[in-house]
Amino acid sequence: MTNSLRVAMIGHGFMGAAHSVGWRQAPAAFDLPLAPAMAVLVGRDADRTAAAAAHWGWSETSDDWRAVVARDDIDVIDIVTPGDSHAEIAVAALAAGKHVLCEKPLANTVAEAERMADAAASAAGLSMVGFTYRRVPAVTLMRDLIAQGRIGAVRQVRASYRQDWLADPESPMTWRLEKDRAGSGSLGDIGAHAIDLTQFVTGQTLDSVSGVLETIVSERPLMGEAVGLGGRAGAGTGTVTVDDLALFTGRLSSGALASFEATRFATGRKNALEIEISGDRGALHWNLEDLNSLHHYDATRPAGTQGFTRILVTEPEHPYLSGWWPTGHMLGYEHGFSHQVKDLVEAIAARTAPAPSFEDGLRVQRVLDAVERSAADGSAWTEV
Ligand code: SOE
Repeated sequence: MTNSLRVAMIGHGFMGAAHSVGWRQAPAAFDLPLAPAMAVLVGRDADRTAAAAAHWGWSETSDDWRAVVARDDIDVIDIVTPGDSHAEIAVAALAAGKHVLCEKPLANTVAEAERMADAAASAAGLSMVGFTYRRVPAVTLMRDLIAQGRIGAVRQVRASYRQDWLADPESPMTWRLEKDRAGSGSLGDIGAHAIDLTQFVTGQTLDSVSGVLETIVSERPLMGEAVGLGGRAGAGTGTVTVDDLALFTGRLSSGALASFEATRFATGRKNALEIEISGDRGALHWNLEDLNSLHHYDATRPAGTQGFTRILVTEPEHPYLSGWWPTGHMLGYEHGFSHQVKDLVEAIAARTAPAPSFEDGLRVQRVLDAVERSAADGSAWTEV
């Protein structure tokens, strides 16, 4: 490796852990043109930040992201904080000439996302938004097969992201349930993945939507003093100010219709991001809960021999597999974060624009906003 790429990560919750694994694992799995150095971890609570830095292998800690962004010995700012701080940190980091990786969704509002995309467009540093599921090999393969015409013209898309971590009404308040912190609930947190995935694998954009948003449990217990990851301290209950469930329909730029579900109340579904693309010559289906498998239906096969084929996406010729194990030795959730680091580091070394860009993130933000406007207007069809 030629020279180091010094990284400072701002935040250290669940995504901080996942990004840390990516920064540690990618250089071991792939021959990167630059050597990421996990230089500084930034967090508000000194003790918890120090513990996270020691656990994940960050060299220094700080409680002042502005001071870290201003340092000359930092090249990349990795933002894994709640959405209400993405814009301020990203715009400052880009102005300071840093490369920026920002977690999804890009921001809490379209206005914030526009500011970030504008800053990125004129910045010296490169930028990427963290829709990591694009980087699951089976998803990249799905995109490639559709682009090759293997299922013909896309006629319909079904995308859903179903979790159940809020199905228990006693699950406590967290920042993800507060609009001023998170921007929206299921819609922006996990619906954003379904939107980005649909646009990525089809190569189309969602141009109009009709949706409904529902808050199923409106009051939740505060966590007392035992404030866990993102929990809220205090006695009594807090008010949920975001959606628990989002159902919406979208029309793609080809005119095809797509249906979406984003819910944290799908009892028994733990992390089921699913997408099925129906074409006039076949279909493709993928589920995050079985992430190494891609199911392909080839409608051009002779009658009587048709059926969904399970492609085990672990062959050396499959996307990203060059860095891992022999065929059949499965990848997991965390590998997408290593693939994200690989692609970002290679883009920085080659001075090419990483994808998904902040413009791609803004595109998703516009869809989220249109769903919210539609839901507020009796589910009227709404332009993105
Ligand atoms: C919580 O819903 C969450 O951690 C999301 O924030 C992530 O984006 C998703 O990948 C897993 O679930």
